[in-house]
Amino acid sequence: MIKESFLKVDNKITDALKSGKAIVALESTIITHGMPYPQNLEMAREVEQVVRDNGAVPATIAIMGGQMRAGLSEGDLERLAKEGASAAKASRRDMAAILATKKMAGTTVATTMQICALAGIKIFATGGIGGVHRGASETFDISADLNEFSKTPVGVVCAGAKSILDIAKTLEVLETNGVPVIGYGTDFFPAFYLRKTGFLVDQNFETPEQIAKMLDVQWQLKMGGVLIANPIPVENEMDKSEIDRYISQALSEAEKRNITGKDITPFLLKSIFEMSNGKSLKANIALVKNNAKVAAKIALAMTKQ
Ligand code: PSU
Ligand code: MN
Repeated sequence: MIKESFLKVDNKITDALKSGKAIVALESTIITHGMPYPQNLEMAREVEQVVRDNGAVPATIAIMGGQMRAGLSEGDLERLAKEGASAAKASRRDMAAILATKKMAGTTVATTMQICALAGIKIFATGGIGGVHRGASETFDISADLNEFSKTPVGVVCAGAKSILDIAKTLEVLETNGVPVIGYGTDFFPAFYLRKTGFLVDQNFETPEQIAKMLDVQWQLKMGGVLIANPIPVENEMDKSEIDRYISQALSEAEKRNITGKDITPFLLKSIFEMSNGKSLKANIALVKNNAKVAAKIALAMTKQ
């Protein structure tokens, strides 16, 4: 049994859980390592507001002061955003050490799922998940996010995965891990800045109610996480040849500088933002908000079944 002192659930979230309100969790590596300050803080606040506007209670997840936190105050959100990449990036294996040393950390998809499960939150929204990196046959670089889905019963709404990753291998690993990949109104797995890749999702569900029903069955069966892929809005989609150019430049720069391990994803994101003069950052913020909206609708539908 976990000692209560390692987990601090905000009062608003505890009340929402007790009264059966819809709750949407939000990850925080996107705040600390995914975007620069102050856009990260602005994005974090706006995304919380999108969740509220769509009838749910937002719970931003992070690790602060030796505690896993579900639901942050305005002041904590600001501290986290200002700390940025000086905060740790907590994936599953980092959790115990970060709690023991009371470091501040942004949580990845994997650790956000873990904390959601401990707090009793079923749905969370993010930008993109980690996956199998290109060149993984040599580097073995496969995000711990993919393994987390196999065991932790949380629905993750994302815009697919960026093509900084090997999408085909990412989908194969998800299949091996028994992870359902659901499309929200799409037959194709989306590629973050682009509405579709050439790869199919397992199921295309047109409504939040259908997804809520599927999640209910998944968890009655005591199965793990579900990936819900929600394409970027049409008006925010980027040009494929433009984004492909930035990605391949960022990848070759990373190779030149020998950047590996947990630093690779933040490095690639930052390079792409810089090369696109902030255009990709704008698209990134738009898709996170869109995911928060869909997550709130699913969370709401779950309270009504
Ligand atoms: N992909 C993105 N933006 C992000 C991340 C991934 O497009 O911000 C973050 C998420 O928090 C994800 C983590 O869980 O990076 C994966 O890191 P790694 O590949 O080191 O496991
Ligand atoms: Mn990795």
